[in-house]
Amino acid sequence: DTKNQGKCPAMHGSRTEVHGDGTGVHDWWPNKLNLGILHQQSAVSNPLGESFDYREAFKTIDLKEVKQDIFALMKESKDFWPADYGHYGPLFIRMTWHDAGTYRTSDGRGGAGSGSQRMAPINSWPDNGNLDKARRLLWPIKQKYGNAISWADLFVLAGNCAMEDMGFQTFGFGGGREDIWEPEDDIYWGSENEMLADDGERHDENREISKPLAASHMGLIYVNPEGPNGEPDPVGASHEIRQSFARMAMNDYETVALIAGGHTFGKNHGAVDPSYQGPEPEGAPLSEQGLGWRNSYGDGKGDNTLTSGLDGAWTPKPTQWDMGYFDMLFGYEWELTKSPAGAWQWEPKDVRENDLVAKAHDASKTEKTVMLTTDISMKVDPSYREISMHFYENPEEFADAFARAWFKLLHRDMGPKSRYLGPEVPAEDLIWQDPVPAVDHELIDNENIAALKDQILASGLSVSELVFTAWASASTFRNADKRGGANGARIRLAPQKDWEANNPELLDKVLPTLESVQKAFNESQTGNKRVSLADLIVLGGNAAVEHAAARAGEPIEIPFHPGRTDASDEWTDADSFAWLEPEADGFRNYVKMRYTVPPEQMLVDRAQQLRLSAPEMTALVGGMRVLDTNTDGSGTGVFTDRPGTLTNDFFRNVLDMDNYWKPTTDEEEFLEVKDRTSDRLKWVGSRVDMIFGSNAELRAISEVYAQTDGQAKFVRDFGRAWNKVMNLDRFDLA
Ligand code: HEB
Repeated sequence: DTKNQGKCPAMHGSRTEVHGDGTGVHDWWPNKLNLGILHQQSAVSNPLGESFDYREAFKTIDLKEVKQDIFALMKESKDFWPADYGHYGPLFIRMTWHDAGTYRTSDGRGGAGSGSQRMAPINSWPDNGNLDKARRLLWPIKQKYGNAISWADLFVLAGNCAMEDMGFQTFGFGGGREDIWEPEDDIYWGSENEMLADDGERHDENREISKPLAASHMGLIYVNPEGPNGEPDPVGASHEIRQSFARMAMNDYETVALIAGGHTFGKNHGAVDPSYQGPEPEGAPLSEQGLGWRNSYGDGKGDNTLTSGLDGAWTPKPTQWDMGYFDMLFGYEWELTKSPAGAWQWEPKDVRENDLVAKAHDASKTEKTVMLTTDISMKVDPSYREISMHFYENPEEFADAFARAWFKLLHRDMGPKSRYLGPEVPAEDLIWQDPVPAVDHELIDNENIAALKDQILASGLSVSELVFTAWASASTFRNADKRGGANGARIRLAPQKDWEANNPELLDKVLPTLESVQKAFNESQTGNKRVSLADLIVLGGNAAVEHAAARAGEPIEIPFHPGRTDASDEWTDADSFAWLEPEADGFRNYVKMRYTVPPEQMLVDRAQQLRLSAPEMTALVGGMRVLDTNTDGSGTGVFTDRPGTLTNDFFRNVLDMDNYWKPTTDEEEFLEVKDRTSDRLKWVGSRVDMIFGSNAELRAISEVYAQTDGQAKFVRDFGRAWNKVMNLDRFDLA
């Protein structure tokens, strides 16, 4: 019956496919600013609802019991995906590692913190082949414990359990990762439109990867196991490994520990020709039910498994923690060979009988172990070799180094240790956690707060200086890995105090003045009451905003929560803080240099890291401008005759049709704002300023603030957004 087939039914009036169902705004104008990244993961997409509190839910589980269940499950082979050697441990470790290994230092995005391996594109990256099976195997555990354990935590916990069950002592586990419910649209994974493509703009002529990327190819977590561009060149591979792992926050010592430790377990899967492999999960037919990579050779599993195309185990005992990796690596010469699927790999020369490994699904047969080109790098690169030899001779240090690096890998994007939950959080503080001292004093009360605000405002510092400094301190926060923020007052330490964006000269004036207010207060106390500089910086900003609001005739009070403490140089990893340096900060009309990405896009990127909505971002930019807080002190975008007063002047003047706008350069870096009748130059606006008049969505929001009924709302919204930014790192308040 063909009568009912064919044409699109009338009810199909919405664009329910990402592409293909008609032409959307982003197809017509691909360069349009994507404000959508500010509104992802909203309550609307989350089935648990806004009142759900994962931290509370997690506290209700007995972690020991969950782990016992995982230990048992790992050794119950399931017919839909039989376990190699009867143990899913190695598969789970690879799942965990690939989950965490997407983390990158430059913008803090990626990592195991959100359960993003369930979502596209990561669930379908070629490098994550057959990890869909690993996640599916864990479903009974997830189903049993429900909302009390997130997928994100379960993915991490499973890797730890796997190692422990195979005889390795891990360094610990912290829970607290909340799941996402839609793909993370904010993350830039590269511009290639083909997986594993070789190789558009990603590498420069020295094979340096363009920032913020960390992986050598689209669809990989890190580097090609066969070597650079598939050439079996272990020396060239070392360069790629070093680069990718450094961007994952790992040095050579940690890198060797991770690779050698990881490849102590499990095997490669490349038993059959890649032509038998079906589409990845996102591209697979309905009947696959969310799985992908169906392999049509034989039963497509067990001994016929095809994952990476490389094949074989690294050690004779792949489900046991031991020194097998280095025993093999240093115990033999390695010869280049090819896997059954045709990939370059290495095999030991003249291997002894007892260094063979049992076949994964037939213990009565044995085969040779293997090394990947990237494993041979651990022996041929001079630095890696020295560390490898050292580990080979010092097994206990190797185990400790691996445990610590693995712990860091899995927790690097969780932010301060106060966010870790559960009985297995290690007591030791680690420098990469950016620790701040515990509060060891009585906190200031409301009376002190009021008095301190008066003292700060009487200190001679201007509204603009106070707001600038508080913003500089708090706005280093990045939601992606929960680093930065005002706590610790690291703005007075290297490298932050020297960042161009922070106007070091201005800080040299503001910080000593605040310190003298702090000193006078603390010395006046008879008891143990103290105020930290970190608190005082924020308090100064709040006082200035309140003052500016009152001046505008709209008094507000910004709630203040003392409890920040001051960190020391000793507990500050300056190198790793360097990654937090703003290359642009549209809120302070700052760009370090001209980039190919226009400043308004960098503003949205910053706003996303600060967890701001488009209205919050808009209110903050408009307010910061009239408070005169540009990094360079310029009047760009300061569209007001009353700087330092919290008016809606910025919006009224951006939208004022008595003006016309003239670019100063072809790229429209700045616009001159001129009077239509007199031609008088009134202001100069940056791209970041003028986008609020040009972009339809931002203009719509700006109108709300520019209306006659907009002033009061603007001041309130600014105050709320300001307060949000000041407290982004106060996980203790939540
Ligand atoms: Fe790995 C597996 C590569 C690092 C852990 N590795 C694997 C494979 C490959 C690789 C190709 C195979 C897959 C299949 O299945 O077929 N890796 C690699 C590279 C690197 C690495 C290239 C860099 C250099 N790993 C690593 C680390 C870790 C690992 C770091 C941890 C820690 N792996 C692993 C495991 C496994 C693997 C456990 C096994 C899995 C199974 O058994 O399933």
